[in-house]
Amino acid sequence: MKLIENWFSERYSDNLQLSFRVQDQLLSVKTDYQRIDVFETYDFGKLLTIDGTVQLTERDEFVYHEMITMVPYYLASRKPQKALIIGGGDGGTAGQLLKLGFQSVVNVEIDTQVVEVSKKYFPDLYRPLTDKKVELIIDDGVKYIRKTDRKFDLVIVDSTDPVGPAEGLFMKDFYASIKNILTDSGIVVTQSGSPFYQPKALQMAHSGMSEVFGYVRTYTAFIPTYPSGFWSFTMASDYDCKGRLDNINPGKYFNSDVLRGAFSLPEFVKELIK
Ligand code: AG3
Repeated sequence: MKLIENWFSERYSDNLQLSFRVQDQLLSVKTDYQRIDVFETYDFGKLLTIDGTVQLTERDEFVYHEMITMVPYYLASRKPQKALIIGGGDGGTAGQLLKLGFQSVVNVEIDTQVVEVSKKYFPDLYRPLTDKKVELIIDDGVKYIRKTDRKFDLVIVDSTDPVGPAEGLFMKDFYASIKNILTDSGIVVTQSGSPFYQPKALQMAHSGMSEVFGYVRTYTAFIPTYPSGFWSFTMASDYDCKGRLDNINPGKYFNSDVLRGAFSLPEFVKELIK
């Protein structure tokens, strides 16, 4: 990643980008799958990028990691016990699941370098991956799901955007294979991009899940360092999630108001997924 006068920019289109002025570039490595960069920013702490796209910053990662875990956790009619994370090699998602009390978390990350980078530059996010309740497997998530005979109450797809290595993670066939490893009341959730700048990502996730599951719901959150700051997640199940809404422990972003409000979608988002 070449820096222009110490600014890192994520390009959204030929005409638009988000730029961070950075104190330092701490790492730039090309792995078998992707390019990983780490920067020390001024305003957001350390920043991790993959193929030039923001994955997380120290300052706002809590929004993404709380929302991809706590929303399905509290909406599940029966308390989920066993979780599978596809991607998420930084450890942020696993960390939130441990906070929620999960006793068994399997984390399948394709790129061992993501884990190594997190260990070195984001030790607080990485640490949960060393917990004995977490089993870290370096493998292709698509292949893992096809061959495992284990069942999960919650499957979280914590992936990059649907271009390149992660494209298959937004496809109907992938959701169909996830359905095979879910328990009866099991839920799958994926990050589904910026409705404003990446409507295709949301549409792929939503329509792919709709072909396979009885219930599909999209929700949103405010993530300042992702494209447009307005981000979507989409979850699905074959069991109508009524929620266990009486005993909610707030996070730093998540609380019961956010849980309810997250499913209130703007009209243009409803249009995209109808
Ligand atoms: N994975 C989702 C990042 C998507 C960001 N897209 C973008 N900046 N264009 C985050 C991984 C954190 N565990």
